[in-house]
Amino acid sequence: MPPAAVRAVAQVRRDFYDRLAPHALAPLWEVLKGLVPREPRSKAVPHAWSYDLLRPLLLESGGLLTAEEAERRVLVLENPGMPGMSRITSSIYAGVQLILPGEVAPAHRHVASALRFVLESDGGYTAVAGERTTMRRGDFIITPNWAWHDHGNDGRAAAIWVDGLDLPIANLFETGFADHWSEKSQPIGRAEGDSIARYGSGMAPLRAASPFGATSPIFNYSYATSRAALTAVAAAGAPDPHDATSLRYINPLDGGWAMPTMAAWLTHVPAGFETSAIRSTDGQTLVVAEGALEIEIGDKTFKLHENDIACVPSWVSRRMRASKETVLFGFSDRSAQEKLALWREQRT
Ligand code: 1HN
Repeated sequence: MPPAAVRAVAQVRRDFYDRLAPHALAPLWEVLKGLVPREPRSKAVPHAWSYDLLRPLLLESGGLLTAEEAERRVLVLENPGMPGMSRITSSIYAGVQLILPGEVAPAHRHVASALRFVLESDGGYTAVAGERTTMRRGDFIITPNWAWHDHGNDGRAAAIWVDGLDLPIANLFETGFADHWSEKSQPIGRAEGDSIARYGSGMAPLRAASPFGATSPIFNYSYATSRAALTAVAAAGAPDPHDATSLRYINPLDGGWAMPTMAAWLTHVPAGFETSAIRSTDGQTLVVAEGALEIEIGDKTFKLHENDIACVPSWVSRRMRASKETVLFGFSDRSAQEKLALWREQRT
């Protein structure tokens, strides 16, 4: 077609689209390729946060407002590809929270579920649904959907942890509700360790129903226990080429992921070990619990040290090399994706 004719056709089409718009109609053929990509193209980008940079800024925020004023005093880990969206990957919110000695982050509950990975604590605690647990470095802590929770610090040093929430998922479905307790702290009705006693040793009460539905009844998976298991399994055999030695946190009542929306795991990488490239549809957040490594995420390479945090967008390839013995805490939306039959991975 001559150029003038091509322009004329394009104009006729645009005029037609303009007539559709007032009737809340739109032509699929103009957007089809974007709606159905050949493979995932995440808006999130690979990124890493250095704890040396982040920690002083978080402590500075501690001088600006109290945990109570803030409700939750958190620096959001905001993916640079999605500024202003309060998310680290497309479907997961993450932040780093600070509670100073004597402070309380007041009791509330919401539909979004939260997980915590503790970076620093000496007397930090969280209370979940009437039970308190002391936070220790490396602990993986769960706040189930709609459970009352407040945090405090009876120690003498700052308590700092990474938060992960399924907020973008809850908000995608427009299912967000929230509620505030009448006092700062919720009443405590069970002794510390009650949940672990009931569910944490390969046993469960004979007639108990799951107290948190699809979420694990254990809400503090202590690092002491998890690390001991990881150490033993790592020592027992060669690391997997892609996963090194990885153990996932499970719901003891059904063996599935500990949370219905978010998956969490620990990975042990021996000193000098290099993993092979792998990619999966779950955008991942990785926190260095111990050690140091170089991680290649897509076309970027980051050097990570203890407490540094990195994110791997959906379907972006990842590969790592540990310069010393390394333990990573990871979490993602894999648990939700698997339930919806969406999750895929590719190992190379
Ligand atoms: C929340 O409840 C916590 O309980 C942390 O510690 C971060 C971010 C958005 C919405 C609720 C917490 C949060 C949050």
